[in-house]
Amino acid sequence: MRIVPALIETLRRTRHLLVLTGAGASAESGIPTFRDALTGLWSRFDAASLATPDAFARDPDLVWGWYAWRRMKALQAAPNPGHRAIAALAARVPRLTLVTQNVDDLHERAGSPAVLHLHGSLHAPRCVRCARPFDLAPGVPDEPEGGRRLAPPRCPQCGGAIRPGVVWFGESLVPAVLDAAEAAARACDLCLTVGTASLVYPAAALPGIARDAGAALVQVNPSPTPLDGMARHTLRGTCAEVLPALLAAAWPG
Ligand code: BV8
Ligand code: ZN
Repeated sequence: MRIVPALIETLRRTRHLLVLTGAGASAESGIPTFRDALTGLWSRFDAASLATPDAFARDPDLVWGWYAWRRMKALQAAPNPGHRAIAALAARVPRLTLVTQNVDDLHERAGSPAVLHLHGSLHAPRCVRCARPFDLAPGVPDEPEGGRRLAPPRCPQCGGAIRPGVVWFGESLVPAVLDAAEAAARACDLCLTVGTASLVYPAAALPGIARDAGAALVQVNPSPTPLDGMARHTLRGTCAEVLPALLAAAWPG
């Protein structure tokens, strides 16, 4: 995968870099993407059907068990060189806005101070009824490798069920977070998408908003995406390989 001089120049001249990441950014940390088939108890489901209010209403123990297992995996995982390169980029450009679709905290653990989580977090459960945040037990949940059904805790205030602090399909994003992401897309001069299939909206609309506002669009993905026709540069490689190389090419030594 060659990094052309024009891309290096564009990166060096960037005033405001918008980085949008998806599941591919955490793949090399051992976190399955939404494309990867689910394993264990969930092998007969697809992720998009479990990540819905209906699934939680129908079978809360199955869905809560899935999110406890994913939280265990996220806490057992470590940021990869791609996460760290994004954190390092923040020191190289005047302004960097990091927007992620991921619900893990690997960007933060790699040193990225401010991360806009469009789809929420595995670490911020709340009450379904009174919306109060719920404090999970500290430490890594001890879930069986193949997963298990697990009854969601009850809210100490109102007795309501506790749900994961993520945005499920069919649910609206937090307006302030989406507004901030869209504002960054309109204001940036370089939009770098990393490890996203760019199929889930409104997140998938951000690169187009940036491009229409005059920004250069660059994508990192080993496979084709709907952005192929729009991107000025497409880097066909993995997050942990390409991003450190990009950083080193633009700012050697
Ligand atoms: C909403 C949290 C108002 C939960 C998630 C417009 C058109 C069509 C449909 C819609 C539309 N507007 C709204 C919809 C409906 C829906 C939607 O977009 N559906 C899609 C499937 C068509 N959107 C919603 O429901 C949103 N809400 O719009 O509310 C509303 C409501 C109803 C109706 C209208 C409006 C809410 C969406 C958020 C859902 N929650 N996550 C959880 O995580 O459990 S989405 C979840 O899936 C992720 O957060 C992420 O966004 C998405 C997965 O996509 P990617 O991150 O791109 O990952 P994926 O696995 O798909 O691909 C990985 C990529 O990485 C691949 O390209 C691969 O090649 C690459 N890769 C792999 N390895 C590597 C790599 N790249 C680099 N390095 C590697 N090593
Ligand atoms: Zn409550």
